[in-house]
Amino acid sequence: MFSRVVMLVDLDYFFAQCEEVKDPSIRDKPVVVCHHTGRSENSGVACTTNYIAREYGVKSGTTITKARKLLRHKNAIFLESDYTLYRRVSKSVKRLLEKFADHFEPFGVDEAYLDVTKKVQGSFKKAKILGQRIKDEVKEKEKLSCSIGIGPNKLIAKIASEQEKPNGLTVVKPCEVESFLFPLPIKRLFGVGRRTEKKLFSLGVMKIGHLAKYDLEKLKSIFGNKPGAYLHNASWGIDNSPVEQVEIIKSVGNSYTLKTNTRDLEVILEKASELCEKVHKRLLKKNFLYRTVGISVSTRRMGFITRAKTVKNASNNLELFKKTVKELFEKIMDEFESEVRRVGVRLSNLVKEKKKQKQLIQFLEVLPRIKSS
Ligand code: TTP
Ligand code: MG
Repeated sequence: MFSRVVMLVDLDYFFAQCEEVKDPSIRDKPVVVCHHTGRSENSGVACTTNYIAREYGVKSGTTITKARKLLRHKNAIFLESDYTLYRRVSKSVKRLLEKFADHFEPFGVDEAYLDVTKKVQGSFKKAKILGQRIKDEVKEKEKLSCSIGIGPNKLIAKIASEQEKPNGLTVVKPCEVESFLFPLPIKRLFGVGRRTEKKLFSLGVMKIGHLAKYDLEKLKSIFGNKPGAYLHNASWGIDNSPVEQVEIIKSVGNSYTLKTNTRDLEVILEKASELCEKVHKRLLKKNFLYRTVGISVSTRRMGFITRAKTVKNASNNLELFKKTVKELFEKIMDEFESEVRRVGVRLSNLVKEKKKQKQLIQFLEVLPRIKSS
């Protein structure tokens, strides 16, 4: 069994870099992308800035008033944010990154975790080559630079991605985790904010290495059991959380306009059955179970009508889906007399199938203990 290989890809100064791509003439000037609150010309904060502006101390969260002061006479460019552009670029880059991953987890607007263990057969050398290829393709597609961290888990990959920003590519092999982490300041650990940092400083803990050597029981008594254990594990570079897509999809569905308007149930059901098969494939691909089956019909006189039925247990069974769709169509056709122009089927109330498996694994894990007691 080889180690997991996880990558974190983070676009550099994302909003500001998008603006530089839009207008390359601003590239060698300080660029501040602003979020105006609207009260006055200068009310609001910087969403982000390019690295030239950062040299003058202007970064995300700096007020526009302060930024203007710090950048006076510096030929700085202040721009209003163009969210439509950033959304489009974010989607396009994520679509590209997803191709390279065994498991993919988008994280925020400009970051994503990629589990590439199988793709690189556990080799960190191959992962570095893959990382460079990803950087080249992102550059080619959207003209953006990004920073990539590669490590044996998400925690290390994230910290590594911040190591050589901008345009970085940092690899931390499992045998290098401790020598990489221990000299870093504790605020580099995910979850260590200003308050935790202050508390740790007061205990004489400045570097991640100090934290690793700090007594676990004492950490638990100061921060609480879970946070204490997290800090301890994180300082040793331990993180077993999987790279997984947390998708918020509420439903999957499809519809079709019939060749000619009809009330012929057989024709309608034949089309509905085809739609069920397509929708069912998408459900399986996304690893979901459905709880609710829905149908829709469009008619000239009644407009768009929907009906739905919730099944007893979450399922991914195609026959149950088709059977329920048939019942719903039979019922709806009894309710009115107009001809149908368009039919649709939909599955909603979706739950991730994995959850079920996880519960099963947890159950199996406790089973031997129950048996032996
Ligand atoms: P980040 O990745 O945190 O920052 P960044 O991409 O601008 O810079 P870096 O090179 O350090 O990665 O955030 C991504 C985008 O999210 C950023 O370009 C703008 C937006 N953002 C805000 O709107 N407000 C904020 O406070 C932060 C931190 C980011
Ligand atoms: Mg970024």
